[in-house]
Amino acid sequence: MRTLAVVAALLLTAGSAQAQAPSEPAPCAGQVQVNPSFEAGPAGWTAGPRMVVLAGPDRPAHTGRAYATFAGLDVTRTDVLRATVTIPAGCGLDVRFFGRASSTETSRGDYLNMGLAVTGIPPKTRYSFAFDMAREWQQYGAVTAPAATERTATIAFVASETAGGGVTTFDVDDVTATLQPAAGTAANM
Ligand SMILES: [Ca+2]
Repeated sequence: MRTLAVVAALLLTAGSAQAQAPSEPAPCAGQVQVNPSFEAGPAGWTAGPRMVVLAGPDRPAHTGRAYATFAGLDVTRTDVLRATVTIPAGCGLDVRFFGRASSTETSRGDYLNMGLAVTGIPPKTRYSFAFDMAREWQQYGAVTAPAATERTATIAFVASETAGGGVTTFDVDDVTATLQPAAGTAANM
């Protein structure tokens, strides 16, 4: 008797769960990176110490007051800034960011690599900036196409500098990650 009641309850639960879960596709829209402009400090990011800084009058942020900065200390070291977002099944991802640099180097030495690692795709460096990066804020982007399954995407900025031979400072602000529908489905939304 007791067993029957449990089975009945399970059946009811299963039935209602099915009723509540229509296979509605994810909207594949919206910006999903937390704190994209660094106005909340390093929240939403894995960042080394003192990487998120407040702008001075001579070096404004792209928007707001804060941005992330890399290298620029003329010592041999590495800076890493990273964030991971979830890409729902059926969605693509459009990552955009603004970057700039200032430099006393005259050839490639210090560098800032921007990479996008997506489940099922070999990690790839999308940009490798050096002393000749634009001095004023400029926008860059990296896209990954939709896939049938849910994935994670890791956005990574890795800077490496060496002591001597000049110094380069790289700045990044407004790193957005926007879900995108598969091509051809936008008209149905
Ligand atoms: Ca900002």
